Amino acid sequence: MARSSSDLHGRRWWRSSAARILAGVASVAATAAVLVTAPGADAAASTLGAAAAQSGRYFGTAIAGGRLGDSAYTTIAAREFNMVTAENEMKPDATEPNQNQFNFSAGDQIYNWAVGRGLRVRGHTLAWHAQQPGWMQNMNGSALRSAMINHIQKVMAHYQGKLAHWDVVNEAFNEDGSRRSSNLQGTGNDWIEVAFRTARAADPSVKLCYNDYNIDNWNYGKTQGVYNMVRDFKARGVPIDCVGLQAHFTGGSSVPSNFQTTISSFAALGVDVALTEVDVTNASTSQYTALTQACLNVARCVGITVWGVRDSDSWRSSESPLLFDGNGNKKAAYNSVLNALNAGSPTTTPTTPTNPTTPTTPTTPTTPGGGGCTATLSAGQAWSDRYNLNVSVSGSSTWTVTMTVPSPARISATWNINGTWPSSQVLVAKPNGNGSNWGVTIQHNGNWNWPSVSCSTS
Ligand code: 9MR
Repeated sequence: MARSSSDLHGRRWWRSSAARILAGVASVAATAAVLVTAPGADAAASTLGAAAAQSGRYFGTAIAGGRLGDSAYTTIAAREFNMVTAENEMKPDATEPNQNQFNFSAGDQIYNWAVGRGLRVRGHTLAWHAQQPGWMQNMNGSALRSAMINHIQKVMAHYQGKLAHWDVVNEAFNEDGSRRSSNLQGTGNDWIEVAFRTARAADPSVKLCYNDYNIDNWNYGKTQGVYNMVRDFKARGVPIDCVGLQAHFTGGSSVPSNFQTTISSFAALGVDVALTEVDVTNASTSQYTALTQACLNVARCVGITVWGVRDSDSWRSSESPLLFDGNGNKKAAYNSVLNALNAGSPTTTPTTPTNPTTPTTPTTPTTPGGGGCTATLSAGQAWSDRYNLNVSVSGSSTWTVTMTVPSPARISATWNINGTWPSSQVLVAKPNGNGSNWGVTIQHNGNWNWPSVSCSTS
C-alpha cells in the first residue's frame, strides 16, 4: 500500500530527532551514548504516552479539574499520558458564564497542570448545542451568531499559540446525517463554516477539529453526513484540519468492523483524525486492541484520548470502561493497548544523519535585562519532539520578559504567566500574580537552540 507523505514525514521525524538526541549526548560524554535506547529498537515503552510517541502519536486523557487534588489520579495521569483534554472546563458554560465576561480559571488550572508536566492540551469545545451558558441558551438569530463569533475569538485569543487542537464545533449532526436542530443551527446552515473561519483567524497555530460521536461506522448515516461536510469544506477552502471521532463504545455501541475504513476515509480528505473520547464497555481487550490498531494503521490518525483515567472517573462509571480500575490498577485492556502501541512503532534503529545538529546549550542563559530585572533559563524535562524551559525572574516583581524562539521552533505551551504573542515566534510574558518562576514548552521542530530572552521593568 502506498504510504502517505505525512507517514513518511512522521517516521523521518522520529529518526532525525532521535539521531539529534544521540548526537547531543555523544557530544557531552561519548560513553553515555550507549545508555540511550531508541524506542522501538529494542526496548518497549512502559507508558501509553511514550509508546504512542514512538510512532509520532500521542495518548491522552480527559482531566477533570475537581480531581487535580487527588494524588493517585494525578500520579497516573502525569505518568501515562502526553495529551490532556479538559473534561468540562473549556466548554462555553465554563468560559463565558455571563455574556462577554470570560472566566478561564478552571480551564487554566488544567492547562497549567498539564504543560508544567510536559503534556500538551486539546481545547474542547467552542461551539456546541449543549453546555451553553444560560444567557446563550436563550439567544437566537443574528445576536447568537455574533455571540458565537465573539466567544470563539475571545477564548481562542486567551489560549493563542498554546493548544495542540481545538474542537471548534461539537456534535452538530443527527444520527441520519442531517444537521441537528439547535439554536446555533437556527442561525443559518453556514454557522459551522463561520465558526471554522473565525477560529483560523483567531489562532492560526492550532489545529481546528470537528468532533462528534457515532461517526465510527463507515456505513452509518451520521458518518456520511460529517464526511460530506468535511469533503465540502476541503473543496471550498473552509479551514478544517482534523476530525475527532469521540469513539464512545459504551451505552450499547461497540467498535465496528469497518472502523479503520472510517478513519482512513476521513484522512483521505486531507485532514488528521483523532480518537478523542474513547471508552469501551467493560474495557473489552479485543475492542481496545482493535481501535488502537485501526488508528496505528492510518498514518494521519494522530492520537488517541481516553475519556478519563480510572473507571471511577468515567461519565459512565457503571460500565467500567477505562484502562485503570477504581484503585488505579492497570487493567487487562491497558496492557492490550500498550502492547499494540509498542508493536506499532518503527522497528528500525535511527540512523545517523549526514549533518547532525548538536543541541546547543546557550552560552549566556542569564540575561541581564539592563532594565532592573534578570531572566534565567534552566532546562526542564525533554522529549523527542519538545522540551521544557524553566524561567526565573529576579530583580523586580513587575517584569516583562520577551522570549524569541529560533525558527522553526515554536512555543507550544506556557505556565504561570500572562502571555501575549506579537508573532508566532515571540512571547511577551508578564507576571500573573503568582510569583516569578514560570516556563515554556518548546516544540523544537529540528532546532534545539534555546530562545533568546530580554527582561525589562517597563
Ligand atoms: O464527561 C462529561 C461530563 O462530565 C459532563 O457532565 C457532560 C455534559 O454534557 O459532558 C461529558 O463529556 C462529553 C463531551 O464533552 C462531548 N462528548 C460526550 C461526552 C460524554 O457525555
